[in-house]
Amino acid sequence: MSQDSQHGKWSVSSSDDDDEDLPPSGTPSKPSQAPTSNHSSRSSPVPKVENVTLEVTRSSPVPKVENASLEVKPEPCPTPALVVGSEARQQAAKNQMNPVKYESSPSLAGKRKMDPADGSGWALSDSDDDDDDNAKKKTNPPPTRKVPSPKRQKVAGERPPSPHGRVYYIDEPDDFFESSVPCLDDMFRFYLNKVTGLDRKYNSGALHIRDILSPLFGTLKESVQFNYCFDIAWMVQQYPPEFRDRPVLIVHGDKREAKARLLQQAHCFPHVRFCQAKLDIAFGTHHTKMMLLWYEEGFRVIILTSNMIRADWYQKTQGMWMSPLFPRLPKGSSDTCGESPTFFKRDLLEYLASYRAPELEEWIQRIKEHDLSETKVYLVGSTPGRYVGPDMERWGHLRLRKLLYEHTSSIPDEDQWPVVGQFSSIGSMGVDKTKWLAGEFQRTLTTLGKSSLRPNPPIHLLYPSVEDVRTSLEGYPAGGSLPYSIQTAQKQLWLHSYFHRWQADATGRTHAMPHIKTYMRVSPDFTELAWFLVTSSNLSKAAWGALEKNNTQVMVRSYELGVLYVPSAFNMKTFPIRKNPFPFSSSSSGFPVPFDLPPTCYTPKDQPWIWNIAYSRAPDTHGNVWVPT
Ligand code: GM7
Repeated sequence: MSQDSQHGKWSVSSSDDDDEDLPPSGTPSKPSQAPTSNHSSRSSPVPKVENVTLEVTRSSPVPKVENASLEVKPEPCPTPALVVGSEARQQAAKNQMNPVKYESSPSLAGKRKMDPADGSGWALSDSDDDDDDNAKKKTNPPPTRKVPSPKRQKVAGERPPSPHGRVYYIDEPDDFFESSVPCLDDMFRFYLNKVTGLDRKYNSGALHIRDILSPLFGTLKESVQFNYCFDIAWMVQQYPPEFRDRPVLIVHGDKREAKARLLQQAHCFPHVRFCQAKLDIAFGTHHTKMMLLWYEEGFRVIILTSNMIRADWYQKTQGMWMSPLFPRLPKGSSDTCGESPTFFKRDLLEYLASYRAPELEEWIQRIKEHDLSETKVYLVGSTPGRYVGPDMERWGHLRLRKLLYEHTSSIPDEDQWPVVGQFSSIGSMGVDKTKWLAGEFQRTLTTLGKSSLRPNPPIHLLYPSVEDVRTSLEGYPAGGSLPYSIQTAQKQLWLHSYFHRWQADATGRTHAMPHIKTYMRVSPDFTELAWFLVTSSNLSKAAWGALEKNNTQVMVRSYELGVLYVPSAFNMKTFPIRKNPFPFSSSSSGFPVPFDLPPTCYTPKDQPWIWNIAYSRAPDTHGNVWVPT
């Protein structure tokens, strides 16, 4: 998501013409300005808004590195770190009273790098370093396709605040945050985020970022935040005051101007340090969302789907796995101690080692000193590269395939057990289903134990329809985080026949649009699961990897991270699906699938949400329409 827009730093990738792997819509562009809390708290998530760097990109499709630092203006620091919150709030209030400035940063979609309005044309993604693909693009810049920057227009009179109004966010009620250890599911440790504005019962058992960072979970010494999009000032405010100046390492994928803006955001926060993940393959992104929390009492890992921006924790559906508190091993224990039956420790260390980043070394050492043996999930990561031989199964969907092969078992009637995939962005997957989806990816998702049967079960893909977005809590602005572009969509109409609604019952929690991504195998009557995965991976080859060279190599562009639940790790045959997940009660058991089952197929009237076309026939929940300009 972006700073450029309130809802995301999306840009249309330039890659879809010469590289069908890339989701034109899916390539993130970078924040155009160091966000300040005023921006973010007012309109949104993101850092964002009008700015200096827009001027640079306007005249040059390929951002010039040397200009970057000149374009980033320092902002005054609030003095002590502890007053950041209130300073930020004052700033926010000032900003809210400045409609001119607000107007200049169009709503939702705001300044995406590729907007004609900001003239930048193509954010060659953040990954446009010096690999072959990029060299090609530099000499022959992609067409500056005019993709509109969606703008909402008021069609009704007084309406509730929205990202286009002066005050977008409504404050969370006093009882929104946990004041005592919340009632949590410590069997699966899978949680949703709290959604502002929903009936209380739908937030029971859910966690806000402030809950996660609260002293209830541990006495924080240091932390690492892996993510894609950051509003640093907002992030700092989410830490409790007593931990707010403890060292934080940000692991990100930003380059050039975007990196300069990110670093600029932290100039007031000397306790915030950065680690840039290498992204050597074109159009790769650092999507991984993970917190490493080092406490007086031990260590904890959170693997999640939310960006570090307010909008992602407001009215979207997000998911996370929170590890148990990992105790410190006795001094002098061997590095291989504290392993779990799922080899989580080995796999987490391998994932971290893949960054080859000196900044992560002390964390790698620290993790080695802890006991992760209670972990019941498997780690499924992606890290950019071209892999051959045994390395092919280390990352992406071939890693998932290996885990499903080894740790699940076939089920009677398994060809009646649907695969359900659910995501918030979609890449380009070719002219027909055989190119990737029904070929290699389906083979992974339908793997169940070592049986060599090749079942052909139903595949249900859940992605919000236009109506889902229109009637959602956020309304059309939610579509700013669902960056499926018309350019990609029109090349793969075949895909849409797999699509099912996000809002099945149009009540309750599915009013919060998904930024969560989940994949699962479910029984024909939708009461049991054969496995469940929550991940940062959207439906894209960049995230999951794609076979090349006659299937002897897999190429992965992005960093992604998720956790896989298999029944065998819980001494079960299948997971029962929890019938009434809300309100959460520890007495009702089963896996809390975060949407209604069975999924409902799109009718001929339903269209998948496409973010860069107009929806002006019907107003959203805030009385607005969506008009890309
Ligand atoms: C997403 C999609 C995208 C860029 C970034 C993200 C992110 C996503 N093209 O990290 O949120 O939907 O997850």
